[in-house]
Amino acid sequence: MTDHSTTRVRPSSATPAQPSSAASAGRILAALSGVLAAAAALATGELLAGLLNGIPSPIASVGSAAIDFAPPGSKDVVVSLFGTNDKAAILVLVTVAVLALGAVVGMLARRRLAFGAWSVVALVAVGGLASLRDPTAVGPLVVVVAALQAGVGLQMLAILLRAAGVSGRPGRQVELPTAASAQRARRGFLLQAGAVGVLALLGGAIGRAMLNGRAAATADSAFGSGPGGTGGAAPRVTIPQAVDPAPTPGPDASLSVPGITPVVVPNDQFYRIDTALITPSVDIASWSLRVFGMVDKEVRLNFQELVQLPLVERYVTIACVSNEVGGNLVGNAKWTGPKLTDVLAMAGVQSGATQIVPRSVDGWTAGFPTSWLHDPAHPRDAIIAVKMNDAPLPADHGFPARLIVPGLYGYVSATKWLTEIELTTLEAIDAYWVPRGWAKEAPILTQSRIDVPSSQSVPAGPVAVAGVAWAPDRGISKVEVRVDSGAWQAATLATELSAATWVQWKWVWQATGGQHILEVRATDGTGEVQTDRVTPPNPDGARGHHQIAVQVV
Ligand SMILES: Nc1nc2c(c(=O)[nH]1)N[C@H]1C(S)=C(S)[C@@H](COP(=O)(O)O)O[C@H]1N2
Ligand SMILES: [Mo]
Repeated sequence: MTDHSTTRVRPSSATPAQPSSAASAGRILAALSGVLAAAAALATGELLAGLLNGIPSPIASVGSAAIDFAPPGSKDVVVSLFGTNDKAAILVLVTVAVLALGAVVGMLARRRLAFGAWSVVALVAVGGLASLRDPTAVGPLVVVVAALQAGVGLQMLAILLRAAGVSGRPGRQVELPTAASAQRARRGFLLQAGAVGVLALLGGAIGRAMLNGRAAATADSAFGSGPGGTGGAAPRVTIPQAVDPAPTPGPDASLSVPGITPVVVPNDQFYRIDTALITPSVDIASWSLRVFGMVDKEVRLNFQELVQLPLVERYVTIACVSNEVGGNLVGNAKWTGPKLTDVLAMAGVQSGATQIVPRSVDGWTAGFPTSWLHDPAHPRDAIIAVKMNDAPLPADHGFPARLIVPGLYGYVSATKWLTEIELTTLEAIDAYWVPRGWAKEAPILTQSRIDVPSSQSVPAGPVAVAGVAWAPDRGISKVEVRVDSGAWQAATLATELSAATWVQWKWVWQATGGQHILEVRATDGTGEVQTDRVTPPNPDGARGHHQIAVQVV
């Protein structure tokens, strides 16, 4: 036995306890001390990240790093990970992993405090390094936060181990001669442990709440329209009227079918997909958009300058490549902003520039061919959107500016929290998702979806079958429905807002008793019929017809 191990076995009463049970009790207390010390360190990081700009959440940073460095084999898992619930799951996973490591640290520290100390430092360093990958991180602040986390973690570890009587200090023997004093000591430990736990929970929760609320609050304050605003702060920016407004959709754009997806999806119901575990919080006063690379002269615009350009309004349907057939990662909104081509013209795009690479404040990239904008037969109005459905762009949808490119999947185009546009070649840069196994070029595939009937059982007789179909920006010329693989029946189409948007469709089915399969397909504006050849979303979008099973009673 070495000298520092003398503290492992301590008498828990006047009668010497079984060494093994005392040792395992000691291990448990040490592990618990480690978990709580880790919780305190984590809470310190989240709280400071919540309080101050320039400090990314260490937990979210480690989660992001894990996603970014995920092995290629896990790409299919990873792409479907970015729904809101999945983000919460990633954050919980990282937290649990760190707490579990904390238990190990506690047990190491029990053997020798220095082991524990070094492992705390190592853990904190991982968080700090992950945080530094975030372009919004302020390096020295991150280092200070990491040092504070290490300090808090070590201090808590030392205090709790001492209170538990399992301090790993060499040569230090803890004396607990009687049952009564052992109980007192145990109670002292539990009190201290409880206090550390509660403080960590509280600090962590406050930090997290601030992190989650920050982006929306920052976006709101830019327009002086904070929640509960009694007059509110003076707006720091205003967005002028559009010179080229989109007409308000007429009644013919919507079919009156209960349960059908609205032709324009409200902002708070719009799908959300991105890699940001915490919504980037952008200060509009210091934000700018830089256009550089293969241009005649680099251009940098602040928000006020950007919105002084002629603003246009367009209804455009955007879709996620990872949307399954029948899925809801697709939406239609009215987008307002300057045309991308106007901003590019200010910089003067050089003739060799074959790719446009937009980049977000958090370093995410998209990339699409320059030729997509300059198709002579079919010029497209890509928009640097600053408004969504007449409201300033919501934080979750890219405040203060994002790209909307008709006809392309989001991952190659629709960059939120936009801050840079690089002109380059198609060969020079592969944007974020390309090395992760997704297609380099990704036009949105023709798709159609059945929204109603939404219940699996319907009464016999006339039943409204309805939904949406999209083929941006080729438009939809026809939607057909069939029952049990019978003859295709033409559905009624609402008036489409533009070729870049989806369109509602409806067909009335004379339902007869029994189990039936309903199936839909669309034909795009070029006359091409939606394929029934099924493919998974990876690498360039899901193909196949949406089918639903219905029981007629
Ligand atoms: N900065 C940034 N922009 C992004 C993404 C992202 O991960 N980061 N994801 C893209 C993807 S994959 C899609 S489908 C659309 C979704 O836009 P929405 O969340 O506004 O619906 O945003 C795109 N823009
Ligand atoms: Mo996407």
